Amino acid sequence: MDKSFLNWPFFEDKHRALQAEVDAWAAKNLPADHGDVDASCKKLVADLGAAGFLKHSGAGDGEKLDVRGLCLIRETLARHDGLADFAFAMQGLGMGTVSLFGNLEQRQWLAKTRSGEAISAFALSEPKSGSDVANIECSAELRGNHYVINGEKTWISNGGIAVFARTGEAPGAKGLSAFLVPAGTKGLEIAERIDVVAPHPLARLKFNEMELPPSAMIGQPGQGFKIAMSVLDVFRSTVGAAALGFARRALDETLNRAANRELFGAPLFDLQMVQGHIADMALDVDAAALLIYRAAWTKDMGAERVTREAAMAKLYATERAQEVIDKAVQIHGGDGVRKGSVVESLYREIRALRIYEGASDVQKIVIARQAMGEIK
Ligand code: COS
Repeated sequence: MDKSFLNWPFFEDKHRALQAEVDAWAAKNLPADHGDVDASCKKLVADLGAAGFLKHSGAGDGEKLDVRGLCLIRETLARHDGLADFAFAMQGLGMGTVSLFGNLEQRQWLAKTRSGEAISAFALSEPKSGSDVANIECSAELRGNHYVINGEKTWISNGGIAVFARTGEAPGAKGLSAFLVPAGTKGLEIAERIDVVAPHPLARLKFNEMELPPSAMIGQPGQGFKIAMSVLDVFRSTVGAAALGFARRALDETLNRAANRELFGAPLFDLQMVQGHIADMALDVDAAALLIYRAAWTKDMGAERVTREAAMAKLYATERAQEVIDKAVQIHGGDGVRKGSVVESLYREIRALRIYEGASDVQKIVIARQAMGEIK
């Protein structure tokens, strides 16, 4: 794989070393067995923890999240195995709320997710509110000295969770709060398991009179919407990075195919039409990488908000990766759609990334509003 991007000024030596370490580990240990995704994910989390990579998924005491490190790990794991990327990514997103806004007591959980001892999740979406976060219905009512949570969350990856619920300080976006919920909490029910094109642990959850102490609240009452958006601002670039990993793998597979497959008495690569596709793919990969590492670097340099940069990185990288992979499938011919082939699995893996953590359509709304804000 072309690693010249690692010489870009966005990176420091520690990033180059991290990428090399993760790549070497992934080449030896991945892909994982995807037969039983629950068991595979548990093993992947334990293995990634034992290898020391999960400590990058959240900020330890006195540390700041290193978004460039997060992106490099995601793109490298995704290039080797989408499920390994998923297992790593959820430790980060699930604990992002605690990493960025948690108090000392809540941060004790972070030690467990950074070692692989606990698995985390992020419960924001609901049956009636996916893109429209301000419309959350799940309620948290203060009764005596407890919050009582009632409602549903859906499309939730993993189990022990940060839940966003309506505490009602004000209508809409200003009446939401975030809570830290250990998986064993009474009243938390897994109502349905959801199967998707690239399977991973996914469920609809129900909260029935679930009691939480006020100390479970992350941040201040009524701050939940802004907390969720700030967490997404950080992690959206990493979704782009995973898409980039998939696209890089598709490009590598295509180069290999074009060099080794003969057609009309010459390697496939000799066809100008194939060269045209490869040029488009290589250009998309580099342009996506520039947007992703621009966003990650900007955050790491201390920017309070990277809303525009992260939205651009996620939108461009995921949409273009879909195109890159589609071209790879085409150039692989029948092998491109053979179940179990690398490009066939990339074709399934990429699709959800254009939807989760803010669909492409939402990223366009975000980018347009940011652009308008700049000229107002
Ligand atoms: N960081 C910090 N604050 C933010 C923010 C961000 N990225 N984005 C918005 N806010 C603030 C706004 O500044 C505003 O605060 P004030 O009223 O004090 O000015 C408040 O939050 C409400 O913002 P806005 O009016 O833009 O909210 P909308 O309800 O119009 O929604 C979208 C905005 C659609 C962009 C938002 O709901 C979104 O990102 N949806 C996608 C959700 C998603 O990613 N779901 C996937 C779940 S995880 S798999």
